[in-house]
Amino acid sequence: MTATERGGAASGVVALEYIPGPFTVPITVDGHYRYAPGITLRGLPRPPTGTRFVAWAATPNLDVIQRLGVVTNGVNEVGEIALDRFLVLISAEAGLVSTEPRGPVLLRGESPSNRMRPPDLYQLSLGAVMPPAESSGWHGVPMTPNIPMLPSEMALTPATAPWLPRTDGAIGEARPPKPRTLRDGDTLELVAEPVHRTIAGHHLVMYGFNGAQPGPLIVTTQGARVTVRLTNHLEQPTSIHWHGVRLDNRFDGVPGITQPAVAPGGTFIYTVQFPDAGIYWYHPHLREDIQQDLGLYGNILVRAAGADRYGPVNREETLILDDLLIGDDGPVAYGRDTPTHALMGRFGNVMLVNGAPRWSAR
Ligand SMILES: [Cu+2]
Repeated sequence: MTATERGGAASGVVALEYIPGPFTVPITVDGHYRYAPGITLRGLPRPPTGTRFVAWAATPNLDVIQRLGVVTNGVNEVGEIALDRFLVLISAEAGLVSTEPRGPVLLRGESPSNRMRPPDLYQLSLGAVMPPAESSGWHGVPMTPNIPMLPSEMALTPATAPWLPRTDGAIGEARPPKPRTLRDGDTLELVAEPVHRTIAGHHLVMYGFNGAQPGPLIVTTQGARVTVRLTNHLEQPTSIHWHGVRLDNRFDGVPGITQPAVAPGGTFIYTVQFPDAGIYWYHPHLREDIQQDLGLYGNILVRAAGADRYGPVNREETLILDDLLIGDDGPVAYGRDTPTHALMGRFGNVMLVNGAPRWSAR
């Protein structure tokens, strides 16, 4: 803990001990971390008559304040802290101690969890950042209700315009993906195109291959070499990367490095060989945050050349997982010129298995 000017030579350490319980991390029923603080204090001045030192825990923006108990120089076991990010304050309280500190604060500390923050947190927590212009077009990312957020942090908007796929033109309903078996020498046409989907009650324009989403499960055999002709019917350039597959570098699908991006309306012909058995996937390597997120992906199942490589099973299922970020008003927009949340995608709140919110093995 750090002393304030009033704290003078006082110092203190708060040890956050875990509270034993059946789970690895002790939490309250509403999902907050629980800590048993041990507060060791030194050099507190002798309090004026009728004044006691009291320890408090508070959220960074002081909207929740917990009274931990009366403390003195030495080791103090006080009440538990049930906050995720918090400050610990030691104040001098005269008379009856109320539910909030009234007296001067002598020592101040903060939880390690509170140190992960932008450098301008205090500007944010004080609300000094202006809310965005109404015209920015960005809607906030949906937050879990029991996690307190700083209002001015929630008002931040990315430095690029919001973007969602175009909804005009003829866009068909997405079909569920079908497996496509490729033998050595076969050719597969893959058309990247927008598709309609209804997910969690929202009508969305997403991306698929050949009208299906996810793209077809490619089933092939170790040692096969196939041709894939990609046609781009999207409104933005794309490519296909064959994730984990050992192939000629020029067919690896990384625009600007192994090939030029395939412009809207354009085509690229890949030669894909499968020297290794296993499960792989394919996806674009351009604006992955948009194109992968919207559904341009599919699995590749390469069967081993030797039939006895795996033990016998009575059924095989291929699962591909995705998460979509959908707010109250529909999908949360992407950045028009640059990714906004993470380079290759963002954390979603609607989980998809093989493109569907519900999947069962029956
Ligand atoms: Cu990849």
